[in-house]
This record gives sequence, structure tokens and C-alpha cells, in this order.
Amino acid sequence: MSRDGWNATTFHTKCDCKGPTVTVLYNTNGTVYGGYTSQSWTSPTGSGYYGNDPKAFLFQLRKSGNCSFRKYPVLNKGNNAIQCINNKGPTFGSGPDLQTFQGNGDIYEQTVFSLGGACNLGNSYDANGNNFSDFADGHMNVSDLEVYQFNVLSDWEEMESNWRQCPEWDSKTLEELKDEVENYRPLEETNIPMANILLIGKIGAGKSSFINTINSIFRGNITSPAITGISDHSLTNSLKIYQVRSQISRKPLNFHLYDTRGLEEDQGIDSQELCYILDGNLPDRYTFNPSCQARPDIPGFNKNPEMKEKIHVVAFVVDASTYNTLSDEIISKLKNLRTKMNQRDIPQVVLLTKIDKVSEVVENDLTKTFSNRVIQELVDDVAKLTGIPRSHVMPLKNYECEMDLNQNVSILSLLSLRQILRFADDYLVNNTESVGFYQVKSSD
Ligand SMILES: Nc1nc2c(ncn2[C@@H]2O[C@H](COP(=O)(O)OP(=O)(O)O)[C@@H](O)[C@H]2O)c(=O)[nH]1
Ligand SMILES: [Mg+2]
Repeated sequence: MSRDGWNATTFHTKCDCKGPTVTVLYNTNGTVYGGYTSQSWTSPTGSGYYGNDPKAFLFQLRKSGNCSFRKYPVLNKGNNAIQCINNKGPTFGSGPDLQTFQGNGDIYEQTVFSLGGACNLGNSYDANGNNFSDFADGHMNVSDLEVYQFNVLSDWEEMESNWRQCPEWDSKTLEELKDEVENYRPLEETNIPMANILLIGKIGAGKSSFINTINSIFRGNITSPAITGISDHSLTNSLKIYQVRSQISRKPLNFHLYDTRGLEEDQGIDSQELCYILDGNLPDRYTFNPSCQARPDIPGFNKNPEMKEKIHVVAFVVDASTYNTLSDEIISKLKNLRTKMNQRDIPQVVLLTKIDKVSEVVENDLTKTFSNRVIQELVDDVAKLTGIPRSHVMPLKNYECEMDLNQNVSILSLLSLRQILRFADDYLVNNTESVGFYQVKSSD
């Protein structure tokens, strides 16, 4: 409104036929409220018409300057949810429960819009005992009114081709992937027996669950050597190095998974501690202490680590369902940690967990992961946010509530692990002196 004016015609010109929208009012007492409709606005003349929308609701986000999250769902299966008529602004319910304004005020350049609308809460929306005063401080003087269009990605829309290539989702693929990971060994010339993979991410992102997922696949049943769960502070408070064994031979597979404490704003891992982990200085089971950082004189500190003790690849574990709530502090911390890794040439990937929580289609059928627009968009977003290339962002679903193994969950996790092991090999080949012939020499 402060940009386009207080005008029903302008509202309809700009906002009609746009699909789902949210209308937000900022009142002069610091109360923020409004309404959502999944239906398009239109502007018939005469008495207009009432649109049905079972998904509509009114809401309050702030009350007198304080957070206040209230939702008033539409009643009667969405009857009379919105009123579409050419001479009114956004209007919700037949009360009208929230009618913002009428006519063409055409007033720009003012700091307060006295909308003079009407607000008889409780007719078409469930007011839950609230009245105009609870909802909008009992007046309709606002500093602004905004209408947002939703850019709704259709979860159900099939893409013509996969956004990333993937093998068949069948038992043959699963066996091949398992074989490949079981028989993995870093390139012989490097003389490194195992690839070291560091998992790092916020508390609750799914690091421990990933370790359990991989372990379960090779055990042949669900196991949980790494403790998982929800907690405000890191459940994993020490550096733990996990090894996975082959179900048949019981021999350890040739990679280590390093689980660490979370990446938090305050008590999380700090960049010096991270460098010690990357360089192989800290011993297995080293316990982090927020009030006393790791130092070279602590017991077990390895002052001259060999290549086989260093980290060869880092996986940032990111929760797909909450990545867009990561704070600026966490993002800048993550970028700072990446600098330390880049200085050491250590390859980095993102394990994008919990994709089952962001797409209903993928939740029901994991084989849709690489043909689903929502997941594709998510991968693009996370790549932009972290600065890690798209091809290094791997969508994933961990075993978390399952009682038995599932072919598709296992395939998706093994695809990620295989890729991580390939990146570890790249690093080892480029950073091991004994593999001189792999290094690119200048032709001078
Ligand atoms: N739905 C779903 N939940 C997951 C997934 N991965 C982990 N979780 C849950 O997220 C919570 C935190 O996981 P955890 O592995 O302990 O996180 P960590 O702090 O990074 O080690 C646990 O309750 C898990 O069951 C996933 O892919 N999908
Ligand atoms: Mg953990």
C-alpha cells in the first residue's frame, strides 16, 4: 500500500488471478495480522461473490510489538472464505471477518492509513474466543498493508526427465552399491589404508543417524551405535570415530566416519578445534569442553600426524526441513570453516537429510527423489547458501523410525557414500607424494 497506493482498483489489477496469496496488515500499535487464501482474488462488479476455500485462515504474528502466533481457521469447510468484488480490498469471511478497505482512497505519501474496514471475527473463521480487540487492537489504522503471492512448487508435478541421473531402484543396484562400498580401498599407491570422512553440522541435522544408516545397511538390520535424538545441546560431545564392518566377512570396511559435536553459534565446534580434527591432531574419544578449548599440550594430542590420520573429505550434514532457518551466524561460521578446508584442499559435500519431511511425494516414494522439483529446488538453494557446488549436494533420507531395512533408503544412502569415497580418493591422489605421476606438471 505504501508503494502502490490505497486503492481497490490497484489491488485487483496487481493481485487478481495470482493463485494463493497472503495479506498482511501492520497496525500502528505494532500488531501484525492478516489472512491467507489458496484461491485467486477476482473483481466482479455488482455484489461480487463469496469464494469457497477450505485452506484459508486468518492469523496474527505480533500483538502490540510482541510475538503472538495465532491461527484462526476457516469454518464450515471454507464456505464464504473470501469475498471477491471490484470495489473492495482483500476481504475474508461474510462477517466480514476481515474486510481491509473499500473504494479508491488513492492516497499515497502518508504514514498512517485509516482503512476504515470492518472486522467481525467469528462468522466464517474460528475466532477461538478472540475479538477485534485481540486480533487488531480494535482499530484499522495501519502503517502498511502488503499482499504476497506464493510461488508454489508443485510437489506432484512429474518432471519430464530426471534432474540428476540415477541408477535403477532395484535389488541389483543395491547389491552393486554394497559391493562397491565393501570393496572400496583408497588407491594402492597412496599407501593409505582408510578414507577418513568427517561429518559436521548443526545439532539434530542427522549426523549420528547417517552413521547408523550406513552401519545398518552392512549389518543387515537396523542398528544404532551412534546415539541420536533431539536435544538443545550436542548429544555428541566428543570426537568419535566409527567403523563399519562387512556383514559376511566381519572385516572393517576401508573408511572411518568421524562424528563430532554440533555446529552451533555459541557452544559448537570452533575453528581451531576443527583444524585440529582436520589435521589429525585430536585422539579418538577426545571430549570437547566449551570452557577449555583443545590445545597441543592436552593428553593424546598428536603433534606429527601422518596423512592416514588426517581428514580426507568433509560432509556438511544439513536438515532439508530447516535449512532456511539457519542463522547468519551459522552460515558465516560454516563459510569460515570451509576456508580452513579449502586451504587444505579437502573436498566437501552436503548430505541433505530428512528429504522425506519436505516432499510428500518423496516421503511416499523415495525413487522420485531425482525427478522431484521440490528436491531439485532445495538442492539448488542449499548449494547457493553454502557455496558448495550443486553436484556435491546429496539428498538423503536416514533410517530413523524404521524397524526393517528398506531397499530405496539403502540405495540413496549408498549413492551418497560412494560419491564421498570417490571425493576422498581425489584428495588422496592429489595430496600424497608417492603418487607423483598423478600430479599435473607444468610443461614449461
Ligand atoms: N524424518 C527424518 N528424520 C530424521 C532423518 N535423519 C535424522 N532424523 C531424526 O532427526 C533427529 C536428530 O538426528 P541425529 O542423528 O541425532 O542428529 P545429529 O545431532 O546431527 O547427530 C533424530 O530424532 C532422528 O531420528 C531423516 O532423514 N528423516
Ligand atoms: Mg549426533
